[in-house]
Amino acid sequence: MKLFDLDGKVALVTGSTDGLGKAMAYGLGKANATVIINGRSSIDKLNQVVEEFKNQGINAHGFLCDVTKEQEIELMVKEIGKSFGAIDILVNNAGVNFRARLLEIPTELFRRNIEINLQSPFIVSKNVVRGMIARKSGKIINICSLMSELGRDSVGAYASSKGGLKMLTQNMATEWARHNIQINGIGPGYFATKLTAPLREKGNPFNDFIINRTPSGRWANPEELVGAAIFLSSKASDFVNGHILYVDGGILATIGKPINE
Ligand code: GCO
Repeated sequence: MKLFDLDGKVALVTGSTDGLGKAMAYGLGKANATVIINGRSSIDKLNQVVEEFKNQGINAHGFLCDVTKEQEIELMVKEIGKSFGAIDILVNNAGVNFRARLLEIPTELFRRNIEINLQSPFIVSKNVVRGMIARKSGKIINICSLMSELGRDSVGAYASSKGGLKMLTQNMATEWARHNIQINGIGPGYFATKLTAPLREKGNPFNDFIINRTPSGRWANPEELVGAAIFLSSKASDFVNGHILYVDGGILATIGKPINE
């Protein structure tokens, strides 16, 4: 159906050499978008993902850029525009989670969490949205988290950044929706990725806790985020704005159940 087709669109997904970013970039590519893969450190890894995607018939390109560095971002956005066309879809996905309780986390790590998860979506969007405003069309998706809504021991810095990102999303919609730009968020629940690998290690009671706490009764696979990403990137969501779409197997719908039930 044309409503969900991304043919002719250029999509930049930050932090997309791995995990949820890679899965979403792949999905957007399969929906016919030209996808720009972004990583910050390894050119080899970046090229590997681009090759992998190309072999699957996706029009993919790679761009190495640290999305916390404003000058690098300016350059990347310009170069993408010149080489592949203006960015129609921006997915602010790059993120980190330094887990430590609030009394133990060094201030520098708290700051890095905010810088990467919250400040960088602001800077990247600012650079991309000017073109979108001029063309009166565009989609921005900020990857939030369940932690945009809920707290948890040891993720206070991360939760602060993701709560902030939810409000940044709402404010972007407030200021930019009038230019026919849709800015929304996706709030993933517990997905089996590298970021959550320590939580799923054998013997970590957190694994059982999450399965018990999730109405769907399991962890999610990264591919299960693709539908939400395509929806919010496509014509199908042209009047959806400032919304956070939680893809969480129902966690936010419930307080959970006793472990022995
Ligand atoms: C954690 C996890 C979470 C998830 C996810 C939940 O330590 O609780 O890392 O932060 O990654 O963001 O939505």
